[in-house]
Amino acid sequence: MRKVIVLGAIAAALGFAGAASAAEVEVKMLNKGTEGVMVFEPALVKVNPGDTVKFIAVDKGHNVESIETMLPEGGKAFVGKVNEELTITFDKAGVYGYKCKPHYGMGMVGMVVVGEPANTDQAKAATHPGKAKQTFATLFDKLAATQTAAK
Ligand SMILES: [Cu+2]
Repeated sequence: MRKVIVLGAIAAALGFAGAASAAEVEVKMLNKGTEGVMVFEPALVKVNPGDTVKFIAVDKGHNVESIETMLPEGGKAFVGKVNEELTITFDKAGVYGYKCKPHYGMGMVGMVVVGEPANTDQAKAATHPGKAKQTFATLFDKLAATQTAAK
């Protein structure tokens, strides 16, 4: 069991989930991560439809909730409570942007990319307060890099 979790963490760190069977990827809510303060780590995860992402409240004072303007058509919105873990299974392909409500302006945002996203341009066009704008720009660059690498 422990091994599975460790492997999942490595896959998440690389930004990919396991290929064939449904995978579970962990994203941590942190006061301080490798990318700075108030972060989701990893902030960009790529999964397949049917995979699960578990948002873990490692540090206190954070939550996770989807950003309305960054959901694919038919994709379900989600809202977690502060200090609580949230587990979401993503069935619909697309880009899902999310934020920590208390630290949105500080750039505490992240993105789950499920399968082949059709709403990337629309999600990119969403507007954000403060540092979130820059965080998303960085994440979209990272996403483009992984898509180029995969081809
Ligand atoms: Cu936060």
